[in-house]
Amino acid sequence: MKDIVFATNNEHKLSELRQIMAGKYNVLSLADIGCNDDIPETAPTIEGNAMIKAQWVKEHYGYDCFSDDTGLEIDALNGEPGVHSARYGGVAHDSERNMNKVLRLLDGVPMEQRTARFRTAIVLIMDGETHQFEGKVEGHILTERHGAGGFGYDPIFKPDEADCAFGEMSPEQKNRISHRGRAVAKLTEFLSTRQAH
Ligand code: ITT
Repeated sequence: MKDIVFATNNEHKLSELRQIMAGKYNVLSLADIGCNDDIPETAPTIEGNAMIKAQWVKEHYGYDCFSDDTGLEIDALNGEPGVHSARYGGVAHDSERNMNKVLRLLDGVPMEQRTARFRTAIVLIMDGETHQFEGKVEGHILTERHGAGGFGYDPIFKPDEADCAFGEMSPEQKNRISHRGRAVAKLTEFLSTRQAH
C-alpha cells in the first residue's frame, strides 16, 4: 500500500481519513514524519490555509502530501466562524467554548434562519503539481447539543439530508455525507487515476 502524508495535527481528522482511505492508502500523520511544528494558519480563506499546510510539509520535510482546512459558515453570523472555526470561543480547539459561543449568538434565532454549511478545502501536492478539492454539506444549527460523536461542532450541526445531528451519527454515517467525506472522495478518485498510470 502506498504511503501518503496528511498534514494535520487534528487526531479526529486523521482517524476519519484513515477510515475513509483504509485498504487504499497508508495515511501518515505529521508525527509519523517527525514534524511537531505549529504551522501558521494565517490565510483569510480555508483554501489559503490548506495551501500553507501542504506547502509547509513539502518545503520543510520533502514529502508529497495533502492537507485539509475546514470551516463552519453560519448565514445568520455573516459566514462566521468560517476560517476562524478552531478558536472561535477564544481558545484553540476548545469545542465546548466554540459551541457555547455559537449557541449564545444564535439565541432566539428561529430554525429557518439557522442555515449553515461545513466546507472543506483539500490541497494535494504530488509530483510537483498542486491540486485542490472541495466538499460541503448544507444544514442547520440546532438550539442545543445532540449526541457526543464526532468532534468540533458536530453535536450542534444537523445536515439537511439526515434526520439527526452529526454528533449522533456513527463515523461511517458521517463520512458518507460530510464535507470532509465528499472532499476526500474527490481526492481518492483523483489518486486512483494517478496510480493507474
Ligand atoms: P489542522 O489545522 O491541524 O488540520 P484544525 O483542528 O485546526 O486541524 P481546521 O482548521 O480545519 O482544523 O478546523 C477548524 C475547526 O473546525 C476544528 O477545530 C473544529 O472545531 C471544526 N471542524 C473541522 N472539521 C469538523 C467536523 O468534521 N465536524 C465538526 N467540526 C469540525
